[in-house]
Amino acid sequence: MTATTGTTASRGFRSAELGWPELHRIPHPPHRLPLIGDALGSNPRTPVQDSMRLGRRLGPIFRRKAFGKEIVFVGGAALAADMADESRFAKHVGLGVANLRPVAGDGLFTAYNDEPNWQLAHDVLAPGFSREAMAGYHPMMLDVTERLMDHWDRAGAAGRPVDVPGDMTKLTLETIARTGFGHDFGSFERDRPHPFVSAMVGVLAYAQRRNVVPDPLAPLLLRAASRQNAADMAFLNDTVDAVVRTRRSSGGGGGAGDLLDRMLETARPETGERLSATNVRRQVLTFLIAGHETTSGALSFALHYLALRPELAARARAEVDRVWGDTPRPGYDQVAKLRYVRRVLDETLRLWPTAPAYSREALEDTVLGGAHPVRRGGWALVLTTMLHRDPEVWGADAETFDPDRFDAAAVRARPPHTYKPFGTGARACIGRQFALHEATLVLGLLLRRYELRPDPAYRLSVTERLTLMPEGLRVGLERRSGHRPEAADTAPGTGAEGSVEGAQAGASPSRCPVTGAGD
Ligand code: MNH
Repeated sequence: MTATTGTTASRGFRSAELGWPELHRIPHPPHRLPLIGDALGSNPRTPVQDSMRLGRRLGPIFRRKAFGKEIVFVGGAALAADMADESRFAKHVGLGVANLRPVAGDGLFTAYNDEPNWQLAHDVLAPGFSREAMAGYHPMMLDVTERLMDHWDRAGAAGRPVDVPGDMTKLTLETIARTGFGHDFGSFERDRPHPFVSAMVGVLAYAQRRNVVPDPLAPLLLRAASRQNAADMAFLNDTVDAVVRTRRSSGGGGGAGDLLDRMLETARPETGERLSATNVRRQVLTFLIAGHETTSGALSFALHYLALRPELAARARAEVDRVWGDTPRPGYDQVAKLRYVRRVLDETLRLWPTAPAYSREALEDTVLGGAHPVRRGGWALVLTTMLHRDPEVWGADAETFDPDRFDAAAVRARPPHTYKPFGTGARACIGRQFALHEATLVLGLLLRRYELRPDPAYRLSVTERLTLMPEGLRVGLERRSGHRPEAADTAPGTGAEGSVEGAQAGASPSRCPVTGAGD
């Protein structure tokens, strides 16, 4: 796959005015004040939910200004679809993503389009998400989920509700650490989150806060926070360096076994180039964070909706029973067959895309949606949460959780580029198949084993740290009585390669797992 974004010369305009010559035609909130702009009445801890509120009032495109920085937001489906045109727009490294540059540098997620390490790392790492690679990770994903279920069995037997986001974070962190890096954080042996997770949450929250504090005031207002941030960054880097050191001293995995082997040993096919030691550090950190935080949120929100809507949980559970039976360890190919479970996840990521926004910049002077001129380098933030609620596409009941929106006929009937939880184009998520395989497997296993009992007092509260997470979500568990996983073993097998039907099968090795995956 070739990126079409290599020519991006601009790093974006600081002021939206320069990028948007007819900015006055884009609405902004009333009562704009000098200096603080539209910041009054907004909560710096919930910028996405604040912007959603504004978007509902102001329409498909709007702007917000705080302390001289003006940002254009796009939440309408037609405009977002236009911004998905890769010949005119590309990823913009701005706001929260740009604020992560000090820690993630030119790692895959934070690299500028024209940085050579982006294409190099993409070429080296994309095969790590092929169907073959995924099938290799599958048994480790099962092992980690079994660890979680040991823990949940005990909680269930004791009548203790479980801390859903906390436990999903343990699960997804262990999964990416073991499959990608052969590392064990021992999360399930700890009562408190692993310090890696605390440091990561600190760094993400700090990157978010930097968006709302004006640059000149940052040293003053964020002095303590920036000291803590430096300590968090140092802790993350030390953790990563230890993981790499262990692998190097063990002489490597002997070939492209996992992501770390690929980072350390694999040369780019045509040129023989390898990732530098500094870049490996950036990539390991990028994948340890990007590889677990958003999947954890997706699983947590899904469990929230399943606990709240027993009729949907029952339908998903019936599918798992039908497709998997009592097979204790369903095979790789058995996962994509859980069509309804997958729809539950798709619908979860519609309402709460856990990476809730992405930025796009113009590659040339152009007109967005035939109405808004943008200069080359001008950019806007696409609010995925609003795109996924546009009534023009999703109907008047867009706020309702309904997995049937993702049955095949309904998907086909929708216009393209209306569902973007994994971003768009050449810079879309490289871990999409990984996340969906993991999350479908885990939801299948959990639904088969437990009935979920919602906490009647719980009201969904979404916390933001660049990513979204349901705060304080607890769910009660009951082991299902009729279900005896020990009973049958119909040897799942991994042989029937060609038998997985439809678009949910993993990407074929010849196809780029990122762009070949479609919408
Ligand atoms: Mn992920 C890019 C969402 C899981 C690794 N990811 C993106 C983008 C979105 C996204 C959106 C594009 C951001 C942008 O345009 O600025 N990712 C998700 C979601 C999940 C997810 C919602 C889970 C659910 N991501 C994963 C997993 C991994 C991963 C799992 C790794 C194992 N993501 C990445 C990397 C990138 C990325 C790396 C940057 C890719 C690139 O720019 O080439």
